[in-house]
Amino acid sequence: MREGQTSVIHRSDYQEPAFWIDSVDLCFDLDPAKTRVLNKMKMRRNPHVVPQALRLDGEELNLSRVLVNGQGTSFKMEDSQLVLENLPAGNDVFELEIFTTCAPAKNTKLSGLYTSGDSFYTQCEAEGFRRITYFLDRPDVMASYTVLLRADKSKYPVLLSNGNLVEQGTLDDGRHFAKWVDPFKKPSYLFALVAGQLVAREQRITSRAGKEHLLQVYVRPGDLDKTEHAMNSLMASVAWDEARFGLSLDLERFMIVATSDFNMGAMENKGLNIFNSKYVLANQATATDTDFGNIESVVGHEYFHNWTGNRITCRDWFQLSLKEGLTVFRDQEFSMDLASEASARAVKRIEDVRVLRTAQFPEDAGPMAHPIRPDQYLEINNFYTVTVYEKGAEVVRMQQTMVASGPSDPLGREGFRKGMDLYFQRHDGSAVTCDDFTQAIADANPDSKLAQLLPQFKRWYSQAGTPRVKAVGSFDGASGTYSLTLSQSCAPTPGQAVKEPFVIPISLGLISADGSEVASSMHVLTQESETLTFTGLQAEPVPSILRGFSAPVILDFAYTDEQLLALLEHDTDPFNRWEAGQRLALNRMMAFISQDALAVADMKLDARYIEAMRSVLRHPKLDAAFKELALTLPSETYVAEQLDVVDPQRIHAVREALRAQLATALHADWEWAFEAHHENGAYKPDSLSSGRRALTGLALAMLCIAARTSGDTVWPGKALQRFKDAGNMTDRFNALAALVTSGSDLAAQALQRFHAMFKDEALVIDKWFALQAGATDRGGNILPIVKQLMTHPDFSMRNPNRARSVIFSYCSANPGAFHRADAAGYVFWSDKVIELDAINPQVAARLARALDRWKKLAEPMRSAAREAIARVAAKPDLSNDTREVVTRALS
Ligand code: 0A1
Ligand code: ZN
Repeated sequence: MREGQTSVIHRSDYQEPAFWIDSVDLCFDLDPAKTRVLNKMKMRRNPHVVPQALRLDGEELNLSRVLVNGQGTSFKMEDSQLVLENLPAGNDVFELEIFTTCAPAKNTKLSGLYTSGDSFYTQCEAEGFRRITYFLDRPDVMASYTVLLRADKSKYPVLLSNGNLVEQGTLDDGRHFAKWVDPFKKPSYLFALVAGQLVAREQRITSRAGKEHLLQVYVRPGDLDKTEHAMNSLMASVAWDEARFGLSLDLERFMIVATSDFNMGAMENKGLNIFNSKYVLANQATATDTDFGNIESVVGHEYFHNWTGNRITCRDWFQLSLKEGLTVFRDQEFSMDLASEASARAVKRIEDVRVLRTAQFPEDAGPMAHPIRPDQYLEINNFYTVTVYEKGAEVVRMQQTMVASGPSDPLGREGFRKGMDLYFQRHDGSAVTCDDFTQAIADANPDSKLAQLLPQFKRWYSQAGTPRVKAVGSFDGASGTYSLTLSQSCAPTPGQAVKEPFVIPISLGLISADGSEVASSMHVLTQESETLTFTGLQAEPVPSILRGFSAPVILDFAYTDEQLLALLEHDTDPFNRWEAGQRLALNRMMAFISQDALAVADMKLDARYIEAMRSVLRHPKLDAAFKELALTLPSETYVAEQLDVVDPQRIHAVREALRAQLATALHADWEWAFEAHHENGAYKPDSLSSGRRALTGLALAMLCIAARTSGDTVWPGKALQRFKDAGNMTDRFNALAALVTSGSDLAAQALQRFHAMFKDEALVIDKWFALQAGATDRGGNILPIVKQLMTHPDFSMRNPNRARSVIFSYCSANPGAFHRADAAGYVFWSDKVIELDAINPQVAARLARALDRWKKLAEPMRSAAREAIARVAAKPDLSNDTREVVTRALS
């Protein structure tokens, strides 16, 4: 039977809680089959709310006893809430004692208290605490926590919770205990405990403020050699937050714990962050440069939450972007600041924008579109989205941009810092709203554009959808005047038919025919249409619009090839330089896709484009990481978003064909790139050397692709050799991927060898599964491979990382293979959504999103996809999570 609420929750219905919880005393007797939880709360009525019954949230709990001030009391259950009607009147504090049990080993949802391997972990955001005890499980109820953990000492030698360890000792029967006190009040979603056989890398640090802290990274025994990078990232995070925002670590001890069973990336529980092992464990033998980069940013992200999320938290879950958008912005800035060289900063920006455009733009155009501050939800877990996170970060970034105060603070960093200082001054220790945040940033910068435009700017919080900015330029030679007309629009999204104009900061530059920059400015577009004029020009300039991707919008400008080539060669803004290359490629892909009768064999890339790509590849000044990004064609998902009717197989075929041509036409250049960018010396995951590895990886892939057409066996042979000899996972995996992607005969033996080498490394085996499930489809071969992989002894549906590595890699990341005309991909998808829903609704609901954009599909895929979604929707007893996704998809 389904438990809990089954109806939609509205932001406008927010009411303060009827009771406050001042303190919580929790006592756990940990046992995988039956854990006993005694919860003693000091509570009082909220004088601002009319007296009413106390309703405590609970889910899958066995209730044994309820006492009020030490006495038994009457209670009832309503929709899984525990309702107490006879509580003391008046505003005095009373003690409520609740004794329950739960079954962590049976908790496959991985929400609340669960076991992974032989250890206990918790995940309480967003509403997992109610699966541990009855509580006011909402973020605006902030309490002081004392936690006593008791467990078998030999099985669970390490007992951790939030805050400081104040007492520990042994008990009878081989048991022991540990008592933890968190010095800060917190909402229940930040509660955590961990118990198990774990070991820690430790580091003592002294902060700028002169305080001593202990940093610990806990892992399973045997994984300690993979914790150095996480620890370094944590130390860098502590230093960065002090330097950039004046925010110091406020705890004596800060712990990170890795678990291999986790629904998301990581969790910022106060002082006890719990991480998916994917974002902790790394050494050069098992992790790629991308993994190292992700660890740095996720460690930073969770650490930065300590202030933006924990010290100041959300009033209600509709305000999620208050902490998530801001913290993503902070982790993006952290990674950029660590990269130091300007070119590496630009590479990070391009990568972030690529994520936004390939994942968030489609979300904003699909059935799940929502504002960064949603107005309603059925299941809050469905709103941990790229919109709330990544678009939320862009909205924070625009606020920084719009408090810039001229040459002394061109980027707005100082103004933004002032705003953050005011935000903490006003709200430290409380649960607030997105409005409180923007108000603080604006109030600290009263003369800024942000302050002047605040009410209109806030539409970014209330309106969903990606705005489109259409730009049209015209040059009047007689007066030397260039006019640029900018017009904005935004398509309707579910529940929002009409959109009001947004405030859109547009960073602009004008490039002259000889490549020099003749103007640069920041324009804030507020009207539906505005015209800018630039005077004193000799000839028609090329506009470089939306530099650095200064706003999360789609820019339409009918660039000619000449203009794009000029930008690719001369733009001083690296983002737009990359963008020019992407537009050149996209225009060609779109032209080929739209010519229905054109056979793939007849799609010929023009010499101009090829030469432009050759110049980028051979460019003496551009660095390797940038070249790798510039020479990678726009993704299939990004291309699909540009089309009204999508045939994923055609997009795939066109992209493959163009890639093969680039591989062949630039053969000598790829050879040069491969040979010239070898990394010598010790492995370091820094931006410069990882950029070189990225480029050699791309070169090798291209050389293997070219070999497929030419019949050459030398390069596949070299790839196999490199795969065998590689001194790090990046080079090894790139070589393996080159063989698999190009469909080389050598791929099978390399895959087999890879599995044998890493059979005991779960995270590497995830890569092995993902590579095969995400490989290029050849005559419909991937679906059978995926089904075969699921019978492999290493496959498990219950481990989210493993399920994702096979099923998501196929359904969400391999459109050319998934969207089959015979609908077999969709049938597989619906089977797996239903199967996963019974195990872990959060993971199932994410998989359900793979068909979000079904309405755009060409027939017969469109009808087949709808049928598959309807099949899932028809399943009785679906979780709220999956039901919300499929219902919205069908509406
Ligand atoms: N707050 C975490 C993400 C997170 C959210 C929900 C979770 O379980 C449902 C787990 C983690 C972050 O932003 O990192
Ligand atoms: Zn977060």
